[in-house]
Amino acid sequence: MNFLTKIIYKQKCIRLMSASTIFSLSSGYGKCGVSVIRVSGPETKQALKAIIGEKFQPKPRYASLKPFYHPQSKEMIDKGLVLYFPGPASFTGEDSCEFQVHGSLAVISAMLEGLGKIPGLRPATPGEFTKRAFYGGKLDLTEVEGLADLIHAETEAQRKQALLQSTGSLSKLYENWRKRIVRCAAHLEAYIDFAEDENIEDDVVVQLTKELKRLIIEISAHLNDQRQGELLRNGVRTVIIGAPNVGKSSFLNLMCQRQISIVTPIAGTTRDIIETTHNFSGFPVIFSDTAGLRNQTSDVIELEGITKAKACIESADLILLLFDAKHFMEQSNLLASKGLENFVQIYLQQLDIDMKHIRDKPMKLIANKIDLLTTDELNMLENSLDVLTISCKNELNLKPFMENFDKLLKSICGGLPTSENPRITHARYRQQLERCIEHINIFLNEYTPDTYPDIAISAQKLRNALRCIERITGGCTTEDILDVVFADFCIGK
Ligand SMILES: Nc1nc2c(ncn2[C@@H]2O[C@H](COP(=O)(O)OP(=O)(O)OP(=O)(O)O)[C@@H](O)[C@H]2O)c(=O)[nH]1
Ligand SMILES: [Mg+2]
Repeated sequence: MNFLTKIIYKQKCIRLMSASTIFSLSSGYGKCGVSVIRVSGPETKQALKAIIGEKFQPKPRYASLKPFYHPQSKEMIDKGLVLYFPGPASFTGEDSCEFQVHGSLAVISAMLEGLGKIPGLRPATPGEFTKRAFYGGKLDLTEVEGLADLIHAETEAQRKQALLQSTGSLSKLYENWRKRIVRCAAHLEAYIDFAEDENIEDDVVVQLTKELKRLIIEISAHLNDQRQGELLRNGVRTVIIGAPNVGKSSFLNLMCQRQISIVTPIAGTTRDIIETTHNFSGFPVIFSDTAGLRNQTSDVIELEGITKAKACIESADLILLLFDAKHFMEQSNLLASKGLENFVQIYLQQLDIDMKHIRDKPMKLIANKIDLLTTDELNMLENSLDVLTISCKNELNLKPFMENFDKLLKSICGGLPTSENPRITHARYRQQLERCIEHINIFLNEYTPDTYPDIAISAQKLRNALRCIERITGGCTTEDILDVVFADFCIGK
């Protein structure tokens, strides 16, 4: 079996259908609502006949209003719509059906209990419908993960990104790359097998190395995304730091419109990290309020808070550096003598923050307590620093502040997702794509027109590159990865 045949064979054998028939409540219940109970597997038609009657001949994809009976007691449970989806044109790829019932606990329990009495049927485990759709070749792993994200999406931009992914935006891109690597590998195999017969043109290898270089450029461009997709999916971890008493906790409370952090005039009030999530125009933010940073304290609790704050900076995606505007003005002459453009550096030194913890992270300077400034002072401050100004106490400048903050988040998350430019949403995809490039590079470095290595061994590098893409899409994935992916689903999905 040559390499190409093996690949096609592998694609087929991973998509095995399961033997049992599963059922579950698929949409939530509520006293007034309608609930959907879904069945999938080879015994689906049996289940329909057992619940509706032996004579029932379901018309595919048509809704019929029918009475539903308990399969053993024959007592009528409810009356509702039933839909039949013969495989493979169904969500799972198997025969499946849906019963729409009244959403009370009693109706749902009776239906589920009745379905459980039908031979060959068993309750579904969490994510099992989607797992079957994956094994049935209906969804690849990126679409499965997109669906899980869609179920968990909390903001509008997260919903858009998850919807695009669940409908195949990343899948199409990765499948295109997979096919192109397969083609290169197949051409290389052909060259190994037939080059001596002179049926194969000499420039085959030149062409395939050109194609592999193009692939590296495309994959590298996809990787060079400042983690925008992951930030949108996971939320932008935003740490609020600054000297004690500058108003960090007041700022957090104002942003979230709730009294989450304790605010007092005592410097050193916050000690533990206070974390909360918030939705800014569809972009998710995970705020961390931290202990005020200073090096002249001997209070062990405060020192522990400062250590925690510094650790929080390291894991943050965005740093909000708060300072007291009034205090700044009082020091302005001294600061001006050191060069106002160096203010951030001077302030970070005062806070005893090592620049290496900040590295290339995006950071925004925020001047709080502008209610204590005169108009001239405020103008001077805004003209001399690249700063957002606010008064958390009087909510001065709140509207322009929010507009600017929304813009900042949008740019960090790369704006709203589009189908033309799907983004990496999981660290796993990134790792595998980086490895894919590494394998292709090893192949290209070994394979120059002057140095002809053993082609069969070099071909292995292309197979490794291919496996990386397949580990993302699920064409070549171990059960432990699948367990992690499907663990995110609820029962009925
Ligand atoms: N005038 C004025 N006072 C403010 C403003 N924001 C906060 N404050 C006051 O400043 C004091 C400290 O506020 P916090 O929010 O606790 O400050 P913090 O930075 O969290 O302080 P630590 O947790 O101790 O580091 C409180 O008395 C607040 O009411 C503001 O915009 N204007
Ligand atoms: Mg505080």
